Parts: sequence; structure tokens; C-alpha cells
Amino acid sequence: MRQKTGMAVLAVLMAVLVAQALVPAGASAEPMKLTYANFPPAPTFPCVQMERWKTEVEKRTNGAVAVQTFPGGTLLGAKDMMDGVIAGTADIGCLCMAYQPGRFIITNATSLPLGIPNALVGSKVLWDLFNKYKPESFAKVKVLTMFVSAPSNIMSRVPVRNAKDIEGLALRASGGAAVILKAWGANAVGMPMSATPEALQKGTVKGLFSSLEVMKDFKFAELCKYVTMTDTVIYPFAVVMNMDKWKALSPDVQKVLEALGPEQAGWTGEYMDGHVQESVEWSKKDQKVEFIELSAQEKAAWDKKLQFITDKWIEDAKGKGIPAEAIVEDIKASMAKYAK
Ligand code: DTR
Repeated sequence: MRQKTGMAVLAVLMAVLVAQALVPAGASAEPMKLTYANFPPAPTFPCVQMERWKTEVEKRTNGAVAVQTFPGGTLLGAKDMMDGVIAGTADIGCLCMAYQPGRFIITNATSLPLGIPNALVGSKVLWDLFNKYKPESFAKVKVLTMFVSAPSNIMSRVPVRNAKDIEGLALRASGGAAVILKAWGANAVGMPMSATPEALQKGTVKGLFSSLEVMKDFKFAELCKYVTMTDTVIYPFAVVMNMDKWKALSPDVQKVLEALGPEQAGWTGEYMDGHVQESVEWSKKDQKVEFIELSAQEKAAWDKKLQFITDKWIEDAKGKGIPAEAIVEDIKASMAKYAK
């Protein structure tokens, strides 16, 4: 009898051990919960990439991590993102670096008018640049990924066909894009994308300068019946994590997140480029938006007005002890590499 009980106890013990061995690496009964803040509304591309990241992380860590997402500025707003993550208000945050040009000088060099052709190339260029220079501005956080929007074009309520049409026109842009609009003579009004729908509605601005997927995602095509193609400048983004939270993750989970960094950059770039195409088709067909191509002569004149921007950026950045020329050369070289 006693022997039988002993056998039963042993059997139970064995079963427990086997069950434990079957639990996938990194998984535990209670998943590590992470909050992830984002500033624009859920259907827009920064949030689409956030949901994709959440799905992949939960899958690849076998449920050891659970990500709770907060789109639409419900946890942190566009300009509070970096400090909010450092303070731990959110564990993870997605920020548009272009909204704080003085804070992210090195990575914002990708928004100089250097001709980044699309979001896929731009995202890879930005990721490489970040990893090469590891800017001080990110020292207090763990950077999970970076990506860029597609090149910017002018969306407006009035047609912009030449230099005269843009003179003094109130158009919304931020960071490097605002510098470009000013150089063309527009009245560049700075604000994050999340504030733009209201400004357009109220008429504070007559249009905006951004990637064209917003025509569909924010329904800007209902108000902006004109697009002037300039394909000029991208806006860089970063996804950052609170450093203490990062350190509290197991090495297995950290490995998963690190491997996802460059992959997520490429995924987002590709998604963005494809979505821009859909938005353009929808704007033309459903919304009867007129797409304006500048004449070759006009385009050359517009490009010429931007020539001083990179030189001035180099001079200013050098004054701050930043290896500015090398950074611009690096961007050009990796652009050429990835554009192939
Ligand atoms: N072009 C930048 C970034 C951007 C592009 N699309 C979206 C959608 C939602 C938020 C930001 C962005 C900008 O104009 O702000």
C-alpha cells in the first residue's frame, strides 16, 4: 500500500516535471505586460506598424510578453513621447523625430533634401545611421526600431502649379519639411500630424506637406482636392522603450525584440510605400483629386531653392561638434546601396 502511494507521488512529480519542460522557453504563467503609446489615430501607419509589432512579439515570445497598445494619444501625445517613456508613463512609445528637430539632430539628417526615394530605402538608411552613430539623444532609452514616412508632397485646398501659387500659402509641416516649405516661399505652420485635421477644418492652414497615405487615412482628400508632386522629404520615426523595463526582460525576450528591430523597419517601409499607392488611387478615382506635376523648368527652380539647406545644416551641426559631413556622406552611400 505504502509502496503504491509512493509510486503515485512519483508519477505526479514526473508529470509536473514533464509539463514544465514542455512550457516554451521564455514563457511563464504571468506574461510581462508592456504598454505601448502612439500619437495618431489607430488606422494610420505608425499604429498599423505598432499592431504588427505587438502580434509578432506576442507570437515569438510564446506569450511571455503581452503588449497593450494605446493609439490616438490616449497615453502620451506626439511631443511628450520621449520624456514620457523615459519617465515610465508608457513602457514603449512611437515618436516622430521631425517634431523635435533640435533634439534628434543626427537622425533628423535623414530629412534633409537628399532624395530618399521611398519609405523602404529611407527606413533602412535611418536604421543604419542610428546604429552607426548611436546618438546621445537616445542614451536613456532602448531603441526598438526606426522607420520613415514616404516622400512628402503638397496636399492643398487650392491648386499649387508654380512658385507664385505657393508664395505665402499657409501649409502645415514639421521639422526638415517645414524648412523646405519655407525655402519655397510658403508660410510653414508647424504642428504634429495629430493636430492637422482640426487646422484644416478651421482653415488655419490651406493644406499640408506629408506622405500621401494621409489623403485616405485621415480623409484629407475630402478637403484637399489638389496634390502637387514634389516627392521631396521623409519624416523619421523612432520606437523607444523605457530602460528599466528593457533591463527587466529575460535575455531570450531581449533577443527576440532585437532581431525584430531591422525587420520591423523594413516591414513598415514596405507597408507605407504600398499604402501610399492605394491612397493615391482612391484619391484620384473616388475623390476626384487633381494630381499636379510641375514642369521640368519649374521643378529645377524649386530644387535650386533647396540647395542651401544641407550646407547650412552641416555648418550648424559642425558647430555643435557633430561629424556632419560624414553623416551626410553616410546617408548618401547607404541610399545608393539600398536603392539598387
Ligand atoms: N509626414 C509626417 C509623418 C506622418 C506621415 N503620415 C502620418 C500619419 C500619422 C502621423 C504622422 C504621419 C507628418 O506629416 O507628420
